[in-house]
Amino acid sequence: MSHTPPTAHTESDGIPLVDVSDAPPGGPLIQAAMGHLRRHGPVVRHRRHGRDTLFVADLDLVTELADDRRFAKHINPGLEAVRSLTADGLFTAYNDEPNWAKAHDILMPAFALGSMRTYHPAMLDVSRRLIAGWDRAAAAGIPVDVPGDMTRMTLDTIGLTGFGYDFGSFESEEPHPFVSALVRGLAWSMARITDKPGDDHTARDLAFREDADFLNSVVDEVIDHRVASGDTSTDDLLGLMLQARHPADDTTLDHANIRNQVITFLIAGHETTSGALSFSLYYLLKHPAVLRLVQREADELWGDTDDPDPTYEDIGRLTYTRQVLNEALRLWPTAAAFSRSAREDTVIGGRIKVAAGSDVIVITPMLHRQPVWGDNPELFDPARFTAEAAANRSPHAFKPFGTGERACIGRQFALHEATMLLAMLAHRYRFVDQDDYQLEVKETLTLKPEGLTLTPRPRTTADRDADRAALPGFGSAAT
Ligand code: FDE
Repeated sequence: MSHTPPTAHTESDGIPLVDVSDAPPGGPLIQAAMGHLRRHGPVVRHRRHGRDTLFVADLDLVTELADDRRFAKHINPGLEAVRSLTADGLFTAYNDEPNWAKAHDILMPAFALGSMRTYHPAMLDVSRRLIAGWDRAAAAGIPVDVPGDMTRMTLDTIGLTGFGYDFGSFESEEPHPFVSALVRGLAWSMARITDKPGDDHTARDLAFREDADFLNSVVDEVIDHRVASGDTSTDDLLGLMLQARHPADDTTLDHANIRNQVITFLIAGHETTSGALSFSLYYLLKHPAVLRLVQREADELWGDTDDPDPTYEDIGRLTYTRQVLNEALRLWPTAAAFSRSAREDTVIGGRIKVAAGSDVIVITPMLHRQPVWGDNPELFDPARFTAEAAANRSPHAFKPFGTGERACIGRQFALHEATMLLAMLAHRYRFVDQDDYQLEVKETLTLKPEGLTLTPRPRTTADRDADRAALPGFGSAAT
C-alpha cells in the first residue's frame, strides 16, 4: 500500500491519537493496528470518521480490562456486522440477551474436557481423510495447500461432531459452497467496518443477502434432517440444542436461535482452528529442531507403525506438541482481537478515562509481544510454554481464547483436534519447504498464512532413526 501511516499527536491524557479517516477503505485491520502499537506504544487512541476506539496491548491495562466486574464483552462494529449472519448466537449475542445465558448453560457440557472423548473418533476419522490426500501428494511429489486442507479438516470435524453433518470437503478441489458463501459473508461484515458514511453499497448488500439466505437454507436442511430422523440423543451440539431444556424455564432453544448457533459454530469452530494449525505447520516447516522434538514425542507414542491409532488419552500426553500450538497462537492468535466495554465510567492505568459503553479493543498479537515475553518476542520458542514457564507468568499475558465469561467455549475442542493432527502429520511426514515460503498474513475475520504450501515426504524407519540420532541429549529444550 502506498498510503503513508498516519502520524499521531498526543491527547491531554497522554495517549497517542491515530486518525485513519483518510486511509483507503479495506486493508488488513489487525496488522494496521499492530503497526500503530509498534510505533506509538502499547496503548493508542484510534479514530475513524469521528469514532474513537482505544487499542490496548499493555499487560497491566489488559489485566484491568479482564476484570468481569468492571468490564464486559463489547459487541463492536465488526461483531455487530457479523450479527447479520449469527444474530443472538453465542459469539455475537449481547451480554444481556436472554439466549446467551440459556445457550451457554445448555451447551457447556458439550465442551467440557470429557466430551472430547465422544468427539475423538470423528476427529481421528477426518484427520485420516486429510492424511489420505497428503499421501497422494507425497507419492506424486507435489505440494499441498496447507490453509486449504486445514480448513477442510476443521469444517468437516465441526460438521460431523457438532451436527452429524458431513461436508465431505476432501472430495472436492473447490471449497464447499457453504464455505464460499460464509467467507463472502464475513468479508462483507469486515468491509463494513471501514465504510465511508454516505457511500452507496446497495449491490454489495444485496449479494450478501443472497449468501445469508443460502447459509440459512443449508442449516435448515441439517436441522430438518435431524428432526425427521427421530433421533433424540443429546450427545452432540445439535442434539443438545433440540432436546435439552433449560432449568430456568423448562424450554429448549427456539428454531431461529438454533440456526444462529449452528452458523456460529461453523464459523467459530473452523476458521480459527484452521488458522492455528496452518501457523503451527508454518513454524514447524521453518524450525527443524522443533519439528524433531514433535516427532520424538509422536514416535514415543506410536513407534514405527505407519498407521497409528491415537487414543483419546494419547492426546493429553502430547505436551510438547501442545506447546508448539500455544507458541503459534502466541505469535498469531487467529481470533486476533477482543473488545471490552466498561460497565460504568471508569479510569484505567490510573489516568485513562473510559466512558461506560465505549469500545476498548485488546490487540492480542501485540499483547503477546509485550516485555513479559522477554527480549525477543518475535522469536518462535515453544519452551515458553513449559508448565513451569506458564506458571510463572501472569494468566493475562496469553489470551488467544479471549477472557472471562465470554471466553472461547471451544478451546478444548480446538486444542484436542489440532494437537492430534499436528502430531500425526509430524509422525508420518518430513516437510519440505520447496518454495522457501515467506510469511504473508491474510486477514478475514481471522488470520491465516496466505499461500502456504509444503511438500510432504513419507518418513521411513531410517528417517525416524536418523531424526532420533540428530536430537541433542534427552530432555534438552528446543530452540
Ligand atoms: C469465543 C471466542 C473468543 C472470544 C471473542 C470475544 O471476546 O469477542 C475468542 C478470542 C476465541 N473464541 C478464539 C478461538 C481460537 C480458536 C482456535 C477457537 N476460538 C476455536 C473455537 C472452536 C469453537 C467451536 C469455538 N471456538 C467456539 C466459540 C464460541 C461459541 C465462542 C463464543 C463464546 C460466548 O459465549 O461468547 C467463542 N468461540 Fe472460539
